[in-house]
Amino acid sequence: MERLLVTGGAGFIGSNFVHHVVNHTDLHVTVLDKLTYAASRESIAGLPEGRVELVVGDIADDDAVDPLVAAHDAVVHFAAESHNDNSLHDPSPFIRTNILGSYTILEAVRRHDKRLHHVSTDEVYGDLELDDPKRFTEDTPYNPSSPYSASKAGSDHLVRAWVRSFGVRATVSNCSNNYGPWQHIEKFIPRQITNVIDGIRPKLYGSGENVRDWIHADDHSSAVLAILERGRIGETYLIGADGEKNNLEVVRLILRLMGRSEDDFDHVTDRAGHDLRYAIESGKLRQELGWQPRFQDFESGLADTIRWYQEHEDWWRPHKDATEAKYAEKGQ
Ligand code: NAD
Ligand code: TDX
Repeated sequence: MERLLVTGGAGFIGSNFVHHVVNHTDLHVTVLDKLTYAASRESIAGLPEGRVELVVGDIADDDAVDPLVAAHDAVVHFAAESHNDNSLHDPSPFIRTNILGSYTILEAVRRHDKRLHHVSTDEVYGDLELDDPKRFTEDTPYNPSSPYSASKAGSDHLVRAWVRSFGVRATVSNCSNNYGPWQHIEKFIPRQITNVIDGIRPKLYGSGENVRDWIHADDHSSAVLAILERGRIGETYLIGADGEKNNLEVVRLILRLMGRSEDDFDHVTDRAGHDLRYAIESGKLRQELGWQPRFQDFESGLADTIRWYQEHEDWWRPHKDATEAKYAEKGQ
Protein backbone atom coordinates (compact mmCIF):
# COMPACT_ATOMS: atom_id res chain seq x y z
CA MET A 1 0.00 0.00 0.00
CA GLU A 2 1.49 3.33 -1.09
CA ARG A 3 -1.29 5.73 -1.99
CA LEU A 4 -4.12 6.52 0.41
CA LEU A 5 -7.30 8.44 -0.43
CA VAL A 6 -8.73 10.16 2.67
CA THR A 7 -12.26 11.56 2.33
CA GLY A 8 -13.07 14.44 4.68
CA GLY A 9 -9.37 14.98 5.40
CA ALA A 10 -9.83 18.75 5.84
CA GLY A 11 -12.29 18.23 8.73
CA PHE A 12 -11.53 17.70 12.41
CA ILE A 13 -10.65 14.00 12.70
CA GLY A 14 -9.64 13.63 9.05
CA SER A 15 -6.98 16.34 9.39
CA ASN A 16 -5.69 14.80 12.65
CA PHE A 17 -5.49 11.48 10.75
CA VAL A 18 -3.58 13.06 7.84
CA HIS A 19 -1.03 14.51 10.29
CA HIS A 20 -0.79 11.11 12.02
CA VAL A 21 -0.21 9.25 8.73
CA VAL A 22 2.46 11.73 7.58
CA ASN A 23 4.24 11.43 10.94
CA HIS A 24 4.06 7.63 11.27
CA THR A 25 4.16 6.13 7.75
CA ASP A 26 5.63 6.67 4.27
CA LEU A 27 2.20 6.73 2.61
CA HIS A 28 1.20 9.39 0.11
CA VAL A 29 -2.15 10.95 1.03
CA THR A 30 -4.75 12.48 -1.27
CA VAL A 31 -7.53 14.30 0.57
CA LEU A 32 -10.93 14.44 -1.15
CA ASP A 33 -12.99 17.11 0.60
CA LYS A 34 -15.89 19.35 -0.40
CA LEU A 35 -14.62 22.05 1.99
CA THR A 36 -17.97 22.59 3.71
CA TYR A 37 -18.33 25.07 6.60
CA ALA A 38 -16.74 22.37 8.83
CA ALA A 39 -13.51 22.10 6.82
CA SER A 40 -10.36 24.15 6.79
CA ARG A 41 -7.48 24.12 4.31
CA GLU A 42 -5.24 25.40 7.12
CA SER A 43 -5.76 22.19 9.11
CA ILE A 44 -3.62 20.30 6.58
CA ALA A 45 -1.41 23.17 5.42
CA GLY A 46 2.34 23.09 6.05
CA LEU A 47 2.72 19.31 5.69
CA PRO A 48 5.64 18.14 3.51
CA GLU A 49 4.99 18.83 -0.17
CA GLY A 50 4.76 15.64 -2.16
CA ARG A 51 3.21 13.77 0.78
CA VAL A 52 -0.26 15.39 0.89
CA GLU A 53 -2.49 16.68 -1.90
CA LEU A 54 -5.96 18.25 -1.56
CA VAL A 55 -8.64 17.63 -4.20
CA VAL A 56 -11.79 19.70 -3.69
CA GLY A 57 -14.82 17.59 -4.58
CA ASP A 58 -18.01 15.94 -3.39
CA ILE A 59 -18.10 12.27 -2.33
CA ALA A 60 -21.62 12.03 -3.79
CA ASP A 61 -20.27 12.99 -7.24
CA ASP A 62 -19.15 9.84 -9.03
CA ASP A 63 -17.24 11.81 -11.68
CA ALA A 64 -14.98 13.14 -8.91
CA VAL A 65 -14.82 9.91 -6.89
CA ASP A 66 -14.27 7.22 -9.54
CA PRO A 67 -10.90 8.32 -11.02
CA LEU A 68 -9.51 9.10 -7.56
CA VAL A 69 -10.47 5.69 -6.17
CA ALA A 70 -8.99 4.05 -9.29
CA ALA A 71 -5.67 5.85 -8.71
CA HIS A 72 -5.24 4.84 -5.03
CA ASP A 73 -4.56 1.61 -3.11
CA ALA A 74 -7.01 2.21 -0.27
CA VAL A 75 -9.70 4.64 0.89
CA VAL A 76 -10.25 5.86 4.46
CA HIS A 77 -13.70 7.38 4.55
CA PHE A 78 -14.20 10.18 7.12
CA ALA A 79 -16.29 12.64 5.06
CA ALA A 80 -19.68 13.30 6.64
CA GLU A 81 -22.03 15.89 7.97
CA SER A 82 -21.17 15.42 11.65
CA HIS A 83 -23.13 17.75 13.96
CA ASN A 84 -26.26 16.41 15.68
CA ASP A 85 -27.73 19.88 16.32
CA ASN A 86 -27.51 20.74 12.59
CA SER A 87 -29.21 17.45 11.68
CA LEU A 88 -32.21 18.44 13.83
CA HIS A 89 -32.52 21.72 11.94
CA ASP A 90 -32.04 20.34 8.38
CA PRO A 91 -31.46 16.61 7.84
CA SER A 92 -31.10 16.82 4.04
CA PRO A 93 -27.29 17.24 3.72
CA PHE A 94 -26.88 14.37 6.22
CA ILE A 95 -28.89 12.02 4.01
CA ARG A 96 -27.09 13.17 0.87
CA THR A 97 -23.51 13.05 2.14
CA ASN A 98 -23.64 10.30 4.74
CA ILE A 99 -25.83 7.88 2.80
CA LEU A 100 -25.58 8.76 -0.92
CA GLY A 101 -21.92 9.81 -0.54
CA SER A 102 -21.01 6.56 1.21
CA TYR A 103 -22.90 4.61 -1.47
CA THR A 104 -20.88 6.41 -4.17
CA ILE A 105 -17.61 5.50 -2.41
CA LEU A 106 -18.75 1.88 -2.05
CA GLU A 107 -19.60 1.52 -5.72
CA ALA A 108 -16.21 2.94 -6.71
CA VAL A 109 -14.20 0.64 -4.42
CA ARG A 110 -16.30 -2.27 -5.67
CA ARG A 111 -15.64 -1.36 -9.33
CA HIS A 112 -11.89 -1.00 -8.81
CA ASP A 113 -11.45 -3.67 -6.09
CA LYS A 114 -9.87 -1.32 -3.55
CA ARG A 115 -9.53 -1.65 0.23
CA LEU A 116 -11.94 0.58 2.22
CA HIS A 117 -12.03 1.63 5.85
CA HIS A 118 -15.32 3.26 6.87
CA VAL A 119 -15.22 5.61 9.87
CA SER A 120 -18.36 5.68 11.99
CA THR A 121 -19.66 6.59 15.43
CA ASP A 122 -20.86 4.92 18.62
CA GLU A 123 -24.08 6.93 18.29
CA VAL A 124 -25.46 4.25 15.94
CA TYR A 125 -26.13 2.16 19.08
CA GLY A 126 -28.44 4.75 20.68
CA ASP A 127 -27.86 5.53 24.35
CA LEU A 128 -27.41 3.81 27.72
CA GLU A 129 -28.92 4.55 31.12
CA LEU A 130 -26.58 6.39 33.50
CA ASP A 131 -26.45 3.44 35.92
CA ASP A 132 -26.26 0.68 33.28
CA PRO A 133 -23.10 -1.40 33.90
CA LYS A 134 -23.09 -2.36 30.19
CA ARG A 135 -21.02 -0.58 27.53
CA PHE A 136 -21.41 -0.76 23.73
CA THR A 137 -19.71 -3.73 22.04
CA GLU A 138 -19.49 -4.84 18.40
CA ASP A 139 -22.63 -6.95 19.08
CA THR A 140 -24.86 -4.14 20.44
CA PRO A 141 -28.00 -3.76 18.26
CA TYR A 142 -28.32 -0.58 16.20
CA ASN A 143 -30.79 1.95 17.67
CA PRO A 144 -29.90 5.48 16.45
CA SER A 145 -31.74 8.53 17.86
CA SER A 146 -30.99 11.57 15.66
CA PRO A 147 -31.05 12.19 11.90
CA TYR A 148 -27.22 12.33 12.09
CA SER A 149 -26.81 8.99 13.86
CA ALA A 150 -29.51 7.36 11.70
CA SER A 151 -27.66 8.47 8.56
CA LYS A 152 -24.38 7.05 9.92
CA ALA A 153 -26.17 3.80 10.82
CA GLY A 154 -27.47 3.66 7.23
CA SER A 155 -23.94 4.04 5.88
CA ASP A 156 -22.63 1.27 8.18
CA HIS A 157 -25.34 -1.10 6.93
CA LEU A 158 -24.46 -0.29 3.31
CA VAL A 159 -20.80 -1.15 3.96
CA ARG A 160 -21.71 -4.50 5.55
CA ALA A 161 -24.04 -5.32 2.64
CA TRP A 162 -21.32 -4.47 0.08
CA VAL A 163 -18.87 -6.75 1.95
CA ARG A 164 -21.30 -9.66 2.06
CA SER A 165 -22.99 -9.29 -1.34
CA PHE A 166 -20.10 -8.08 -3.50
CA GLY A 167 -16.98 -9.12 -1.57
CA VAL A 168 -15.81 -5.54 -1.06
CA ARG A 169 -12.67 -5.52 1.15
CA ALA A 170 -13.88 -3.20 3.91
CA THR A 171 -13.61 -2.69 7.66
CA VAL A 172 -15.76 -0.44 9.88
CA SER A 173 -14.92 1.39 13.10
CA ASN A 174 -17.33 3.05 15.55
CA CYS A 175 -15.62 5.55 17.81
CA SER A 176 -16.72 7.58 20.82
CA ASN A 177 -16.58 11.41 21.18
CA ASN A 178 -13.32 12.97 19.98
CA TYR A 179 -11.55 16.06 21.29
CA GLY A 180 -8.31 17.73 20.23
CA PRO A 181 -6.97 20.36 17.81
CA TRP A 182 -8.81 21.46 14.65
CA GLN A 183 -12.31 20.66 15.98
CA HIS A 184 -15.00 23.07 14.75
CA ILE A 185 -16.12 25.47 17.50
CA GLU A 186 -19.77 24.41 17.10
CA LYS A 187 -18.85 21.25 19.07
CA PHE A 188 -19.11 21.08 22.87
CA ILE A 189 -15.50 21.27 24.08
CA PRO A 190 -14.10 23.90 21.66
CA ARG A 191 -17.31 25.94 21.96
CA GLN A 192 -16.85 26.22 25.73
CA ILE A 193 -13.08 26.87 25.53
CA THR A 194 -13.58 29.70 23.02
CA ASN A 195 -16.53 31.04 25.06
CA VAL A 196 -14.28 31.31 28.13
CA ILE A 197 -11.57 33.03 26.04
CA ASP A 198 -14.24 35.54 24.93
CA GLY A 199 -15.64 36.06 28.44
CA ILE A 200 -18.92 34.26 27.55
CA ARG A 201 -20.28 31.80 30.14
CA PRO A 202 -20.18 28.13 28.93
CA LYS A 203 -23.57 26.72 27.88
CA LEU A 204 -24.70 23.37 29.25
CA TYR A 205 -27.68 21.67 27.57
CA GLY A 206 -30.33 20.67 30.12
CA SER A 207 -29.06 19.30 33.42
CA GLY A 208 -25.58 18.42 32.12
CA GLU A 209 -25.84 14.84 33.41
CA ASN A 210 -25.39 13.42 29.88
CA VAL A 211 -22.26 11.27 29.63
CA ARG A 212 -19.84 11.15 26.69
CA ASP A 213 -16.82 8.78 26.42
CA TRP A 214 -13.95 11.08 25.39
CA ILE A 215 -10.97 10.07 23.24
CA HIS A 216 -8.22 12.26 21.79
CA ALA A 217 -8.40 12.52 17.97
CA ASP A 218 -4.77 11.35 17.69
CA ASP A 219 -5.72 8.10 19.47
CA HIS A 220 -8.69 7.68 17.11
CA SER A 221 -6.21 8.15 14.24
CA SER A 222 -3.74 5.53 15.51
CA ALA A 223 -6.64 3.07 15.89
CA VAL A 224 -7.89 3.68 12.34
CA LEU A 225 -4.36 3.19 10.98
CA ALA A 226 -4.00 -0.07 12.94
CA ILE A 227 -7.32 -1.36 11.53
CA LEU A 228 -6.37 -0.29 8.00
CA GLU A 229 -3.03 -2.10 8.26
CA ARG A 230 -3.93 -5.17 10.33
CA GLY A 231 -7.73 -5.37 10.74
CA ARG A 232 -9.64 -8.40 9.45
CA ILE A 233 -11.72 -7.72 6.33
CA GLY A 234 -15.45 -7.56 7.02
CA GLU A 235 -14.94 -6.84 10.73
CA THR A 236 -16.15 -3.96 12.88
CA TYR A 237 -13.95 -2.53 15.66
CA LEU A 238 -15.15 -0.23 18.45
CA ILE A 239 -12.68 2.53 19.37
CA GLY A 240 -12.70 4.10 22.83
CA ALA A 241 -10.31 5.16 25.58
CA ASP A 242 -12.33 4.64 28.82
CA GLY A 243 -13.00 8.39 29.04
CA GLU A 244 -16.56 8.60 30.42
CA LYS A 245 -17.38 12.05 31.86
CA ASN A 246 -20.65 13.90 32.24
CA ASN A 247 -20.96 17.29 30.54
CA LEU A 248 -21.13 19.11 33.86
CA GLU A 249 -17.75 17.64 34.91
CA VAL A 250 -16.22 18.67 31.56
CA VAL A 251 -17.47 22.26 31.80
CA ARG A 252 -16.20 22.56 35.38
CA LEU A 253 -12.80 21.15 34.36
CA ILE A 254 -12.50 23.59 31.43
CA LEU A 255 -13.34 26.50 33.76
CA ARG A 256 -10.83 25.35 36.40
CA LEU A 257 -8.02 24.75 33.85
CA MET A 258 -8.70 28.25 32.45
CA GLY A 259 -8.52 29.87 35.87
CA ARG A 260 -12.25 30.66 36.27
CA SER A 261 -14.78 29.78 38.92
CA GLU A 262 -16.18 26.28 38.32
CA ASP A 263 -19.74 27.66 38.73
CA ASP A 264 -19.37 30.28 36.00
CA PHE A 265 -21.67 28.56 33.41
CA ASP A 266 -25.35 28.63 32.32
CA HIS A 267 -27.90 25.86 31.77
CA VAL A 268 -29.64 26.37 28.39
CA THR A 269 -32.42 24.69 26.36
CA ASP A 270 -31.78 20.95 26.04
CA ARG A 271 -31.18 19.23 22.68
CA ALA A 272 -34.27 17.44 21.30
CA GLY A 273 -33.93 13.68 21.78
CA HIS A 274 -30.61 14.22 23.64
CA ASP A 275 -28.83 10.85 24.07
CA LEU A 276 -28.13 10.23 27.74
CA ARG A 277 -24.93 8.20 27.78
CA TYR A 278 -22.41 6.60 25.43
CA ALA A 279 -19.74 4.14 26.63
CA ILE A 280 -17.39 1.96 24.59
CA GLU A 281 -15.88 -1.45 25.34
CA SER A 282 -12.82 -1.55 23.06
CA GLY A 283 -11.36 -4.94 24.10
CA LYS A 284 -11.53 -6.43 20.58
CA LEU A 285 -9.34 -3.65 19.11
CA ARG A 286 -6.88 -3.79 22.01
CA GLN A 287 -6.55 -7.60 22.10
CA GLU A 288 -6.58 -8.33 18.36
CA LEU A 289 -4.49 -5.41 17.13
CA GLY A 290 -2.53 -4.48 20.27
CA TRP A 291 -3.82 -0.88 20.14
CA GLN A 292 -3.59 1.41 23.18
CA PRO A 293 -4.49 5.08 23.58
CA ARG A 294 -1.58 7.49 24.13
CA PHE A 295 -3.74 10.08 25.95
CA GLN A 296 -4.77 8.06 29.03
CA ASP A 297 -5.32 11.17 31.16
CA PHE A 298 -8.29 13.29 30.00
CA GLU A 299 -7.29 16.30 32.12
CA SER A 300 -3.85 16.63 30.51
CA GLY A 301 -5.28 16.02 27.00
CA LEU A 302 -7.87 18.71 27.67
CA ALA A 303 -5.19 21.10 28.97
CA ASP A 304 -3.21 20.57 25.70
CA THR A 305 -6.40 21.24 23.72
CA ILE A 306 -7.16 24.45 25.66
CA ARG A 307 -3.60 25.63 24.93
CA TRP A 308 -4.07 24.82 21.21
CA TYR A 309 -7.21 27.02 20.99
CA GLN A 310 -5.48 29.79 22.94
CA GLU A 311 -2.55 29.68 20.48
CA HIS A 312 -4.64 29.31 17.27
CA GLU A 313 -7.18 32.09 17.58
CA ASP A 314 -6.58 32.99 13.91
CA TRP A 315 -7.92 29.51 13.00
CA TRP A 316 -11.25 29.72 14.88
CA ARG A 317 -11.94 33.45 15.30
CA PRO A 318 -13.54 33.95 11.81
CA HIS A 319 -16.29 31.42 12.72
CA LYS A 320 -17.09 32.45 16.29
CA ASP A 321 -19.77 35.13 15.82
CA ALA A 322 -21.77 33.18 13.23
CA THR A 323 -21.61 29.98 15.30
CA GLU A 324 -22.86 31.72 18.46
CA ALA A 325 -25.57 33.60 16.51
CA LYS A 326 -26.96 30.24 15.29
CA TYR A 327 -27.09 28.89 18.85
CA ALA A 328 -28.63 32.12 20.18
CA GLU A 329 -31.57 31.74 17.76
CA LYS A 330 -32.39 28.41 19.48
CA GLY A 331 -31.89 29.69 23.02
CA GLN A 332 -28.69 27.65 23.34
P1 NAD B 1 -16.15 17.31 10.54
O1 NAD B 1 -17.52 17.83 10.35
O2 NAD B 1 -15.19 18.09 11.35
O3 NAD B 1 -15.47 17.06 9.12
C1 NAD B 1 -16.17 16.48 8.04
C2 NAD B 1 -15.38 16.74 6.77
O4 NAD B 1 -16.08 16.10 5.69
C3 NAD B 1 -15.24 18.22 6.42
O5 NAD B 1 -13.91 18.49 6.03
C4 NAD B 1 -16.22 18.41 5.26
O6 NAD B 1 -15.83 19.43 4.35
C5 NAD B 1 -16.15 17.03 4.61
N1 NAD B 1 -17.36 16.77 3.82
C6 NAD B 1 -18.66 16.93 4.22
N2 NAD B 1 -19.49 16.62 3.20
C7 NAD B 1 -18.70 16.22 2.16
C8 NAD B 1 -18.98 15.77 0.85
N3 NAD B 1 -20.24 15.64 0.40
N4 NAD B 1 -17.95 15.46 0.04
C9 NAD B 1 -16.66 15.58 0.48
N5 NAD B 1 -16.34 16.03 1.71
C10 NAD B 1 -17.35 16.33 2.54
O7 NAD B 1 -16.36 15.83 11.13
P2 NAD B 1 -15.43 15.00 12.14
O8 NAD B 1 -15.86 15.28 13.52
O9 NAD B 1 -14.02 15.14 11.73
O10 NAD B 1 -15.94 13.52 11.78
C11 NAD B 1 -15.29 12.75 10.77
C12 NAD B 1 -15.90 11.37 10.73
O11 NAD B 1 -15.74 10.73 11.99
C13 NAD B 1 -17.39 11.37 10.43
O12 NAD B 1 -17.68 10.30 9.59
C14 NAD B 1 -18.03 11.18 11.80
O13 NAD B 1 -19.28 10.54 11.70
C15 NAD B 1 -17.00 10.29 12.48
N6 NAD B 1 -16.95 10.37 13.94
C16 NAD B 1 -16.81 11.59 14.56
C17 NAD B 1 -16.69 11.65 15.95
C18 NAD B 1 -16.50 12.96 16.68
O14 NAD B 1 -16.46 12.97 17.91
N7 NAD B 1 -16.34 14.09 16.00
C19 NAD B 1 -16.74 10.46 16.70
C20 NAD B 1 -16.91 9.24 16.02
C21 NAD B 1 -16.99 9.21 14.64
O1 TDX C 1 -23.03 23.96 23.73
C1 TDX C 1 -23.19 22.76 23.96
N1 TDX C 1 -23.58 22.38 25.22
C2 TDX C 1 -23.78 21.08 25.55
O2 TDX C 1 -24.12 20.79 26.71
C3 TDX C 1 -22.98 21.73 22.95
C4 TDX C 1 -22.57 22.11 21.56
C5 TDX C 1 -23.17 20.42 23.32
N2 TDX C 1 -23.57 20.08 24.57
C6 TDX C 1 -23.68 18.66 24.94
C7 TDX C 1 -24.44 17.78 23.99
C8 TDX C 1 -23.74 16.44 24.17
O3 TDX C 1 -24.27 15.77 25.31
O4 TDX C 1 -22.35 18.17 24.95
C9 TDX C 1 -22.30 16.82 24.47
C10 TDX C 1 -21.38 16.76 23.24
O5 TDX C 1 -22.04 17.47 22.19
P1 TDX C 1 -21.42 17.54 20.70
O6 TDX C 1 -20.05 18.11 20.77
O7 TDX C 1 -22.43 18.19 19.83
O8 TDX C 1 -21.22 16.00 20.36
P2 TDX C 1 -22.25 14.75 20.25
O9 TDX C 1 -23.61 15.17 19.92
O10 TDX C 1 -22.04 13.89 21.47
O11 TDX C 1 -21.62 14.02 18.94
C11 TDX C 1 -20.18 13.94 18.75
O12 TDX C 1 -19.70 12.67 19.06
C12 TDX C 1 -20.10 11.60 18.22
C13 TDX C 1 -19.83 14.31 17.30
O13 TDX C 1 -20.31 15.60 16.99
C14 TDX C 1 -20.38 13.26 16.35
O14 TDX C 1 -19.95 13.54 15.03
C15 TDX C 1 -19.86 11.91 16.77
O15 TDX C 1 -20.42 10.89 15.97
